[in-house]
Amino acid sequence: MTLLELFPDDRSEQQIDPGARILPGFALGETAGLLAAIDAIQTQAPLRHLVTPGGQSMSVAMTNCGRAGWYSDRKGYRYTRTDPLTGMPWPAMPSVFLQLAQRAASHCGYDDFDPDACLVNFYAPGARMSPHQDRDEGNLTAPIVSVSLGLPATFLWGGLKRNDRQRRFRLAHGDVVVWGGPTRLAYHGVAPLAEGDHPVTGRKRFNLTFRQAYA
Ligand code: MD3
Ligand code: FE
Repeated sequence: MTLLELFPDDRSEQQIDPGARILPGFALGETAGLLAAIDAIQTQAPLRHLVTPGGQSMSVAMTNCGRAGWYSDRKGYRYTRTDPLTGMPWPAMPSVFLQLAQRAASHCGYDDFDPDACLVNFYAPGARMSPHQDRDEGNLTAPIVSVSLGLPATFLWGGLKRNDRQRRFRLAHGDVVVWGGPTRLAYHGVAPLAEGDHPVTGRKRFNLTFRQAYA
């Protein structure tokens, strides 16, 4: 019997590329607090389907917290200080968010990660994110920290060029990924979310991504 037969789905910490590390279950102790905070955020800044500059409505619904929020409409992709839907500042970043993001970054050697933006992505079954780079942030030397909650997703991990070969990774409830260094500008996406009923979230997946947009 080989190790691969014993562990067909590797759930140990792994570096998937230089600078990119998957931390399986790193957030498992905090999922209740994270989900309660998401609830509070979406009462102030509702989840909504943004429109791309090309006029397509995204299948993932989004909102933000922090001093900056990621936004898209016919005018383009950008960070804003207020929610264009309500005219109010984006909700403050909850301390349970900030502390988890900093603990994960520091676990991977980024000791002064100071995210000012957290994009909250909501996936219902069928929602997907086509391959893209995240390059709207002012500080591209800072890593991005992502946290997955609820239904598992297939994460598509490409290279620095759009046509580089894609690898697939499963991101499950409580998994955290830290993306920095040479992989910060890699293409990535999410395959259409499979149907499912998660014991904690039901038919939902959330993903939080922490960024340094202005800092
Ligand atoms: C690698 N979100 O919000 S998280 C996004 O699951 C986004 O909702 C996906 O891509 C999601 O932009 C993937 C993993 C992720 C996030 C940002 C990255 C990977 C990244 C930025 C640079 C490189
Ligand atoms: Fe992204």
